[in-house]
Amino acid sequence: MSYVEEVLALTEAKNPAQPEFIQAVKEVLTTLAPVIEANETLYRQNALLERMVEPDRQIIFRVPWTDDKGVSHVNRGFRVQFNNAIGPYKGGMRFHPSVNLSIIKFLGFEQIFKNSLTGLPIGGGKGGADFDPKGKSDAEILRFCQSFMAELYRHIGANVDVPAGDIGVGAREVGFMYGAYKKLTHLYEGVFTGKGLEYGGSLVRKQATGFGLVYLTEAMLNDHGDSFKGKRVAVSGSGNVAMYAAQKAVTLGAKVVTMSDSNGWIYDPNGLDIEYVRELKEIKRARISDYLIKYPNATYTETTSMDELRVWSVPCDIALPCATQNDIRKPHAEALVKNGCRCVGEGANMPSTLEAVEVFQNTKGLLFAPAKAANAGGVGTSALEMTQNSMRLSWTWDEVDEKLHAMMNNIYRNMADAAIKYNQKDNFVMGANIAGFEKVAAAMIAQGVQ
Ligand code: NDP
Ligand code: 2IT
Repeated sequence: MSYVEEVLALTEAKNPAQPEFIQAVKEVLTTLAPVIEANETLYRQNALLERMVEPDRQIIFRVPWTDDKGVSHVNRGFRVQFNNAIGPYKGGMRFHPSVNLSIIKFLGFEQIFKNSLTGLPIGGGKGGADFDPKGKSDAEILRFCQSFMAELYRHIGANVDVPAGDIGVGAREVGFMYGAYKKLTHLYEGVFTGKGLEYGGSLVRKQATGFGLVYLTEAMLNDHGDSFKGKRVAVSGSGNVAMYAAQKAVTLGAKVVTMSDSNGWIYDPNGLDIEYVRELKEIKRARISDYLIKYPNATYTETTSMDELRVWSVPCDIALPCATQNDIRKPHAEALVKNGCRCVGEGANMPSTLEAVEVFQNTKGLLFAPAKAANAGGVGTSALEMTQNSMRLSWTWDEVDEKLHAMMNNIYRNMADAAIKYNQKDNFVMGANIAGFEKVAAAMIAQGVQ
């Protein structure tokens, strides 16, 4: 058995009920095979892979809170501090009823390599709760966040572990959690990113994941003599990442023809009004079905199962999955290819199953940018927020946007070059994994076995 096979078997045996985590480990380790084979003795001696797949620590805690009617509830809170070889643990918080240890571990594991790709000094971590913020009042969200922080505050810090947003956690939730941390610790420090602009947040952070996704995808297209201009783009989701990816794609001359939420999807082959989607989803917290109030000629289709083809059933040139994991499965990938899609940029984390990625990679001429690289602009800009907090100053919009743009161009170049180095030109899955892994591996070895 190869070293990779051994560690995969070990990971499966030790984590039997964690399918998402196993999926993420499989994707990374199998594509790293050439690097691992070239350094096998050193890596084995250091138990490097065994250490990489085992988080530094996993914190699981009870989060009790009381709703507006006076009824009490209990949720489960998580923070997985995966790896701090190259910087303090860094990664978002997800509040969604589907959250469990497997999901937080897959996200934390991915985050190690993504954060390394940004070129900035941030380690990997992730957290969240199986709490559903949908339909809750601001007062309920506040009580939940305060209860969550009553435990979490002791495990984090500006130089220890710096959380941010993810699904279900935006500026409101970050604000409430930051306020609770400040009160409990008596510290004013950059312990969260994605903060409001009035208290240490960075310009462009809100837009950064979506903008960064389009910057990287555009760099990949440009490198192959193409661009977003005149393209039909299918987007899944209508949250933070989806919204600003759609906005930037339109700025670059594309037409976004479809978007979605967990209830259904909208379609207009002439292009959607993204500003109206933003008004509905970001400002009014409404459902995407309300798009038809202003645009009755668009179509809305309800979703009853993720098995349905949904936004992946329409003709498009570029697909940007920006909702959640395993959104694109084999039949969805096949439908996209059949309908003319020739470029995929992953905005969400692990939005394509391993089988779907295989379909994309076996389609000649299809460009596929994996999540770790494509959505790294969010956490990359979080690291820029940390820098501004440390310096106690704020950069302008243009300064941050230029740094983000340069970061995404660099990530593209690094993953493309890593793929070329191992004779796998345009295999960006392999390129991104190798480029992200090498720095973390070297740092772990240099710091000794621990
Ligand atoms: P939001 O909560 O702002 O938006 C999530 C969107 O995806 C919503 O439209 C939501 O629909 C939809 N969605 C979520 N879960 C499901 C589900 N189980 N089934 C169907 N639709 C679903 O989150 P973000 O935009 O921040 O995150 C989207 C993705 O991007 C996630 O994979 C996240 O991990 C990733 N990501 C986020 C970054 C960030 O900076 N925020 C950075 C890098 C990656 P509904 O409203 O109905 O729930
Ligand atoms: O998945 C991600 O990279 C995020 N949710 C953003 C993490 C961060 O710390 O900004």
